[in-house]
Amino acid sequence: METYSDRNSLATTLRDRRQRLAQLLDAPVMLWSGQRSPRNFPANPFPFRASSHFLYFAGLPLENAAIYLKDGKLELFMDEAPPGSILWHGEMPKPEEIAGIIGADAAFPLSELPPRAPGAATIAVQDVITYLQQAQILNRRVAPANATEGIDRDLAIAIATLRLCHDGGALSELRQAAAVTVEAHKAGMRATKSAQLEAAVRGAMAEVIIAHNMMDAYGGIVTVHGEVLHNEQYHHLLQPGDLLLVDVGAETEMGWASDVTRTWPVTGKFSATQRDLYDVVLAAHDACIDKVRPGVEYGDIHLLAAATMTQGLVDLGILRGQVSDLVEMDAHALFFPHGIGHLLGLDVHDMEDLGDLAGYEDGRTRSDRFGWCYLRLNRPLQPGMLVTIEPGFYQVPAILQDSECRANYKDVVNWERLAQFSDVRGIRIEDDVLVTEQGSEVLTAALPTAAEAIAELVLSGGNLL
Ligand SMILES: [Mn+2]
Repeated sequence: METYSDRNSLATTLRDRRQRLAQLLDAPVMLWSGQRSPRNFPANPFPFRASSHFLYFAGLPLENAAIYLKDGKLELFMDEAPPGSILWHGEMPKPEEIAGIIGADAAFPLSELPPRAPGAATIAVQDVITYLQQAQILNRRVAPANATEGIDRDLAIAIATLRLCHDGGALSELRQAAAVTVEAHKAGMRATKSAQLEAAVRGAMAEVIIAHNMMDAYGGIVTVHGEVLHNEQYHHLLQPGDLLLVDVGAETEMGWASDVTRTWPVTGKFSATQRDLYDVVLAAHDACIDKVRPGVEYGDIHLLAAATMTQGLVDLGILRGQVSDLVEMDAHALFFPHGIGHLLGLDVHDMEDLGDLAGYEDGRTRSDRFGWCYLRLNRPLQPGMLVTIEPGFYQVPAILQDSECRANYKDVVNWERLAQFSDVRGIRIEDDVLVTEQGSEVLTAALPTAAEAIAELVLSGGNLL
């Protein structure tokens, strides 16, 4: 159970967080961890993942537990394991012991929650059974997390304020997740030459993550069809000439995530056209990371990615015209339809359960413009924020074969020239970038981005292909 390297540091970190919460919010707070969902019968559940808001204040991934926060104090509510459970699950730590580890003032059984409920704010959890319990115990309507109202909304705003900028305890975990993710990607590169299927590369990466007692922070992408943005199939053959797009990140036992993408040729050798487009995406990646520092608008970094990619595509003869005009008409979005990145923390899209409350500065709303509607973060950067920078180039048939799209952009795309790049379905390069007081620190910098360095790692693997 005790996973934090230093018991005192966990209790201290958690105490600081709840004291800062108490400064932002007068109301008492009740947060639930959630519980496992059965696959087909209760004794065979899906893996448990505690609610991130619970984890932020309780530290440990406790199942079916709740916490009550008031004036900087913490009470833990969970039941002791039933007597019969020792046969199947071994001896579990007593709630009082867990309370000691997380610095709680007291531990109580769940049956003692209802008397604390009047006036408490909460955030809805994702699992339905616990969500129903929340409303029942609080004896009121609890809106879904992305539509909080009343004191729940005040709580969501306070939590977003805290979770937006990471403290030392969080950063220690986030650095561990980043380091293991880097090793997993290197293992994936080395495994590629002897792999027949995407799944074999995925397996080599999972081996590293599991061996460090971590799990995937999200459903990983390991695909030769990078044009499907969230591809979750792993059965395709790796064939000479394919690029493999790999978006995989580890999450620590305490729930802190990493999110990294690399794209490499399955043979280790880029074709000339693949290399040209790879370097366009890399130029955007490097320019955007250079720009990360406090005070910079994340939206301006997205705009810089659009302009850099557009310049590269003009230089290659794929787009025609002035870069500023092309970006103004969203021509970049034909090939780069998503945002430049997002917040990263306890969730891979951190706090996306709260809708845009965390990602968008107060008073800002999402644009519906092509190329901007998937921008998940629109705030000035502050020290302690961890963001991804992930430009990409894709040839998505649903966009490029769409007759309206082709008509709108017929004068600015050289379709014959584009056809010469048909061996590129998707390229993305993604790193995790911490905003520091002076500028930025790339937590995943140990994983190379340069085409030569990536090729070298792939070529250092097996040689069956
Ligand atoms: Mn990402």
